[in-house]
Amino acid sequence: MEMPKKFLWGGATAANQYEGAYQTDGKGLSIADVEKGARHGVPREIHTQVMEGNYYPSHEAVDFYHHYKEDIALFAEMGFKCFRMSINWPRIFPQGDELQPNEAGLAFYDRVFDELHRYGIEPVVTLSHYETPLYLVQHYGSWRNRALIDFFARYCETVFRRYKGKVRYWMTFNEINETMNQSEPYHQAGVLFAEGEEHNAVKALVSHNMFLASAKAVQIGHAVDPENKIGCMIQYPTTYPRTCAPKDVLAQRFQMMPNYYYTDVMCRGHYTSLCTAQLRRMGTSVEMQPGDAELLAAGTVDYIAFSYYFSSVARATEDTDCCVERSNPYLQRTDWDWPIDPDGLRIALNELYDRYELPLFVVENGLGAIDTVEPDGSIQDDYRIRFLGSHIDALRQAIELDDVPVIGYTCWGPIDIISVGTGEMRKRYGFIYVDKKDDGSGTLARKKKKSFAWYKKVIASNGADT
Ligand code: BGP
Repeated sequence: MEMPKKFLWGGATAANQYEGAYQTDGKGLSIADVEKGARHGVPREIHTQVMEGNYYPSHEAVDFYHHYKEDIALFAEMGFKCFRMSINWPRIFPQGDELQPNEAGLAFYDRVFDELHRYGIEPVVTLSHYETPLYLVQHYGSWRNRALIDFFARYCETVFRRYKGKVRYWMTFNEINETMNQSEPYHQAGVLFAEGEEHNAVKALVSHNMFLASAKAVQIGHAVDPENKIGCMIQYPTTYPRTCAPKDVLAQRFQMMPNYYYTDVMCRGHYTSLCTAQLRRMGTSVEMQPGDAELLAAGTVDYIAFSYYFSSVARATEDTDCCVERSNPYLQRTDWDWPIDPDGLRIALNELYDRYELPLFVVENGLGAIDTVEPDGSIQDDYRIRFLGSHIDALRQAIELDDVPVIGYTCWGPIDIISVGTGEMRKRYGFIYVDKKDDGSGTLARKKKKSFAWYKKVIASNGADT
């Protein structure tokens, strides 16, 4: 298979890490706006409200809200064909449970989408990327409560109608599978466990409610505009068995189950045998209500979007059938100790396509690194060029040699934004440097790194010249 002529090259961001303007034009608070971030090893703190005198990374982020024209012009200069961003849910419904949307919030995204289209850049929109309205968490218990299904559906219907003809590619929940993989799914589901709560039961419950919400969104999106393509989005952790010992191979399968749990339901429209086995492993179950099965079956996604950063290794130990580790003697690591594994991306693409036969979209991939501004003002990020170049080569091999259909590739953070894992600015992914430090100081000035011209060349050659 040849590289598609209309392959969607671009970059990916999320409102909570990029926009800032956290209270501008009527925006309500999201879960990100009360999170302090875990800079430099200080543990993350989450508050129930904004506390005077504290620094919250999302409040200003790098202020896309007021820099969108400048940033989009730079993306256009690199030749972007698409741009992935999220709509900040509480910009549209500040509390989340209102009947009427906030017009000023809607108007902001009109301006952004119009600006993108001026350059022929296709917007790719995540409906929920760690931006659940805080009010819904505090007053409804977040996704534990089925009421959120209809609130989310109303929000989705509002933006599908408003941006009809401007946005065609959507995805529902960012990295939804992290709901099960994280010890506490705050970002994904707005959940901090209460004392005495059965963690696995809550994870299964909130996932079920998010599945129903996603299915509703797909149905509504297709009804509003049959041209809409609506995907799910997971983090894909390619995992190798540590050895060829059969128990290690089984451990690898067990390790992957919580991930396929999500794609199985959203792509196949029901809880498969893998899902029921996973629930059994977790010692819990899902309570189906009348109509749930029909909704899941009717709301399957059009494509699978995924993030890929690194691979892992699974092994069986004496006391557990499955234990995962990042250390792999064949791979080098990033400054944040993430194994660098381009072949793992090719494997991810093959595994997902083999399993679901749905088009794939690589919507996140990249290298978080500490960049140095040289005395002459330049940023020589050859390490980033090497990282991305090798991953793009692997992507091309999956398309050209393995016949996997891929819609596009958007690397994470084409401009430096806040890191979600650490709340830091110093963990940078961009082709564009932003003058901002971890204490919040800086002019927010944008500057091209060496990789800027490189990515431009990659796009111009449709991925051939890495
Ligand atoms: C993914 C998230 C992104 C992004 C990325 C990089 O899990 O979808 O929002 O931040 O990871 O992670 P980090 O920012 O921790 O380096």
